[in-house]
Amino acid sequence: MKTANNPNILTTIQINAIRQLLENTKNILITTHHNPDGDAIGSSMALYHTLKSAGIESTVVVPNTIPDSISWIEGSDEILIFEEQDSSKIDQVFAEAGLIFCLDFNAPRRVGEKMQKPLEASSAVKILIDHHPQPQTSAFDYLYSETSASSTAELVYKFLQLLEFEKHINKAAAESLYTGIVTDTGSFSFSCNDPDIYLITADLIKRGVDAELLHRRIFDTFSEKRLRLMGYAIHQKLLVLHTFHTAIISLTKEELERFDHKAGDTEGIVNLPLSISNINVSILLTERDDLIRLSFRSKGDFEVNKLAGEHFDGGGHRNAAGRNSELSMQETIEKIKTVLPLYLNELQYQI
Ligand SMILES: [Mn+2]
Repeated sequence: MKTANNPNILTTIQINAIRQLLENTKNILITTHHNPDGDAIGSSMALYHTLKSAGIESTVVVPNTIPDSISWIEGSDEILIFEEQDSSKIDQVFAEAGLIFCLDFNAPRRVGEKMQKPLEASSAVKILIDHHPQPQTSAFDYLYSETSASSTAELVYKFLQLLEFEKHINKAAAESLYTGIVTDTGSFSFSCNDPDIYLITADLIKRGVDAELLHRRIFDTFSEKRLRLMGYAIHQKLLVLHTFHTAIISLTKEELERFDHKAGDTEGIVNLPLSISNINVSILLTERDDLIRLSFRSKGDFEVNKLAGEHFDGGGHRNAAGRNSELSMQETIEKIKTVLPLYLNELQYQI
């Protein structure tokens, strides 16, 4: 089904086949990665709302909790949250599906251990729309994968154009697409050099998006404790390694509990050290129940997914990656310090 020359772009023949599938398939599922973020939920709900306004029903299933900052998206209260459902019901949903859209992830394991099984076991036709590098091509029947895209939301918009479904992009779908783009580009501050992103955003505003209001809804939602945790992380826990143009912040479980930490609260902390001049890489370590979670960020050309992949069995994007470490907090910090010299040349580029 994939073309030999350009396996990750949909051909006209494939688009026509997908149009047929949309018309003739009962039980269409839309799903996304574990710990879904603004792009994961935004692109899923955009596809859901657009299909719905074209008269095509679908169900959105996500592996686990939706962050509060995006729970205002219309229809998000109808999303099936896998980990909150009875597993037999979810198994049935996957078993009965005829078509599954896989959005914002590149391999079945990204949906998390529990949901991976029913997803892989399903005999449904699987369509991938994603911007992460190196998709596991064998797991999907159709792939629309563009690593250069800002967000999966951008690709969903382009996919809807290919299907000639733009006329069905209503306000709820436009708000969902805007959410994906604005979160995955850090409010148009990275992965944002392509004019298409602004043309698409302009079109979404024409379709009724109130960009100022949505930006406040998405980003100005901190609790007081969350802001204080950020202050504490910077004031007390920031380690700056000037030689390696790298900053490290580590937060133990006890510290997170002191600030009533909730899922998603540390999001954004990892980006803060990048605002220091000459700091090109930022790494956040947070202690979970039985492991250390690592978040990597970089600015410019430094490929943080390479650093994560070569030493921590991880992946992600050029400027953002995440992994787990089985070592202790201190051992993980020591390991980072040991591997940074290997990248000294790449780390010290001038902006
Ligand atoms: Mn994304």
